[in-house]
Amino acid sequence: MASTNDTSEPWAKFALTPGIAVVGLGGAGSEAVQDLVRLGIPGVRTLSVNTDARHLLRMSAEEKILLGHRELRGRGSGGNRSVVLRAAEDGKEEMLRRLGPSEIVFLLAGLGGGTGSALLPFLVRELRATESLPIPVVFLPFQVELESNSNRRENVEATLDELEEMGGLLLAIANEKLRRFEGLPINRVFEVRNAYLHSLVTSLVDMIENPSQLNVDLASLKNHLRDAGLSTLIVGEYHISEPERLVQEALSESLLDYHLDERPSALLHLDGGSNLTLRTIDHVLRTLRRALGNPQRLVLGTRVRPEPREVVHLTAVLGGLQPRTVREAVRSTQIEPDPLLID
Ligand SMILES: Nc1nc2c(ncn2[C@@H]2O[C@H](COP(=O)(O)OP(=O)(O)O)[C@@H](O)[C@H]2O)c(=O)[nH]1
Ligand SMILES: [Mg+2]
Repeated sequence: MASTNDTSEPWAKFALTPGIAVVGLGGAGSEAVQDLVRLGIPGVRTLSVNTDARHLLRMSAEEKILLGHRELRGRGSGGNRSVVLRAAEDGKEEMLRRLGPSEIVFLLAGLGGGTGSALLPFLVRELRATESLPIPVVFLPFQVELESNSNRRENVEATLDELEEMGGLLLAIANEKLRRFEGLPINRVFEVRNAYLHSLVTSLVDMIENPSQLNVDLASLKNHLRDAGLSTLIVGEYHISEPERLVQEALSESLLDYHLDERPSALLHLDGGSNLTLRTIDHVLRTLRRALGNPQRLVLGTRVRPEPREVVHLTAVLGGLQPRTVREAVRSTQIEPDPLLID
């Protein structure tokens, strides 16, 4: 962003364009935004959209939109996607007006309910027709939720069908992968996941606002993400003397079971101190490239703090994952798979 004395130039407004918005859709999406706000995301616009007025009232996003108040009267969708779609058509102009100015719009939703599940594909489609790049982030429900509620399962499948048909970027996080934290209270478990998201959002802000020689410009960043296909997020932190371990640790803690296809990609951000040398960055890059089978597209951003630091923090969006992985992640949750359904 323009930080020096050029702000009187007629072009300076382009440097000041608001960059990133984070939007929670429905209950789970809004709770995630709530956590991001708590962790601090300065410079990022935050919004919450819901059909449930009581839930919306509790949220601390900067802007809130209640959808379908005439028909639903603020009582939520009751898991009904069609009623949410009608409400979305009604509220479309308002949503796009509020989201429109942002270059990158994170759309967060927990799949399985009515509101987030219906709004996510709707808004992805609408935003793709504008200058904004939507980054849909889906939380796939825990197995036990799917096993105990067929309506929830159908909503998940319907939303994934729609997203799959549309193609393009989809960042998926399987709640089931959070089971490794199952000794924690449930809200703490979600906080861990939301800390990953926080790392991603702040990395992108950093890449856009603090460009360095190793950084990409906003247009290439958007192009990279737009083409990333099915993606997930890895985050890791390790001692600066062991860059290979840093990558291995991060890869071993992914939030989705995935397979790599022939076109993997990575958007990588490293956050370290003044002792983060070119050699360390090089080691990290080589290790990641090897692990991903030499991805064709790799975008790197670095943040070097003025003081030395013991640890390096890595955040990466791994893209180009197997397109069926999300469906498999959901399908594999059937307790007794019917052999006739397996193709
Ligand atoms: N992280 C989180 N997940 C939730 C919360 N509430 C519901 N979920 C889960 O998210 C999925 C969708 O539910 P919800 O967001 O309430 O549906 P919606 O409001 O109709 O979009 C389900 O799997 C829920 O169990 C929450 O407060 N936090
Ligand atoms: Mg809800």
